[in-house]
Amino acid sequence: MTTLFDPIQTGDLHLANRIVMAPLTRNRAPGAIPTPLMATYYAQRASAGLLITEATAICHEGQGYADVPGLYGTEQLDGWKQVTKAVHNLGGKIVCQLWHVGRVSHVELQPHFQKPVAPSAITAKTKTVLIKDGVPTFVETSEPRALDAEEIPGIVQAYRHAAQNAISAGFDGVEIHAANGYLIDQFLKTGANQRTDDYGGSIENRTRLLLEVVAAVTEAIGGGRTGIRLSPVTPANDIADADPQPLFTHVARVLGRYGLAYVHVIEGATGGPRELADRPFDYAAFKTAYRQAGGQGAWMVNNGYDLPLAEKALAGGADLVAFGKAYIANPDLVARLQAGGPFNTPDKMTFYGGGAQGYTDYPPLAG
Ligand code: 8OZ
Repeated sequence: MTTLFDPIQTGDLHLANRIVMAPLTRNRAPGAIPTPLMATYYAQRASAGLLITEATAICHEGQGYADVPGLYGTEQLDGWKQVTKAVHNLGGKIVCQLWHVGRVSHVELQPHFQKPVAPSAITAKTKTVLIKDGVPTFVETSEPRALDAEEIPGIVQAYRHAAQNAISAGFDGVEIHAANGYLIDQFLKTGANQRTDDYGGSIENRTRLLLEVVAAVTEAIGGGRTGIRLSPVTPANDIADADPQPLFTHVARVLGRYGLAYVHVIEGATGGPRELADRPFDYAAFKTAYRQAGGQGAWMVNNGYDLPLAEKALAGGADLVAFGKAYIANPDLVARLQAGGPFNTPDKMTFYGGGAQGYTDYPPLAG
């Protein structure tokens, strides 16, 4: 029987085990530039089969939180090169998560204090983080403006360019962030998309941006180096769809064509309950639709996994399991899972922003 500690080849990625470090926003990149401390942090976690970076802005407009990194400027790329080098020196694998926040932003984080962009001019009832005098402060997101259809090719191009930048910076691939109520998810779901053009209305139309992005990124760097993250029913960032099952059946069918390295699925509410009474969803049917459409890469599951639940998922046909909060506090999570624990407890106060404390100072197992 396959265990979490068995290697896997998926697409162009050869992974030493099935344990994945989930993308984790840590807000420690002032000026959107990755730091040497970030290289230390990722290198400490290099024994994971795969590291997925924290969400990384593909362009300035795609930025929604203080001190998150970017992947569009030279200094940002130079910062990331230090990270990928440190991880590769230890035999690890790392992909960069490509992020456009859409409406989940604030004018203070946007070029020239412009309104954030979105499928429709509907404000997300959620908060973002600004850092004022070094102190993280939660603020309501700003009212967005609806993108003109003519602007969308520029956004797709920004994804393509960021994917090429990721490869230049030494990443093993990219993960397209299409989850958690950010731009692509905003287009997918009726709660944020009220467009009447080719990008709104029908399921096919709402899926159009996702497909254009996947087509551009896979054309640029290859499907075997591309993964995608989806969250069919998460309420994160005030997102909702009137009928998610047929939407994601369609998403699965179209994604099946691109030879992706993996599909990464957040089950339930991101960082919260795995089952939502008011948002039922059949993940097995979603996966079956993907396989029936020819999708062959790894199926990665995420949300609240511990060792027994992860083993159950593998036995049920998942290929990779992503661990989030556990990875914040346990740089050597692979060894700890192998030993059956113990596990350090993550400190919520140091999740977002700050320095080494609660970031690179969690101890590995003794011995
Ligand atoms: C926590 C805080 C800020 C951003 C996500 C990128 O939910 C995030 C995020 C998480 O995908």
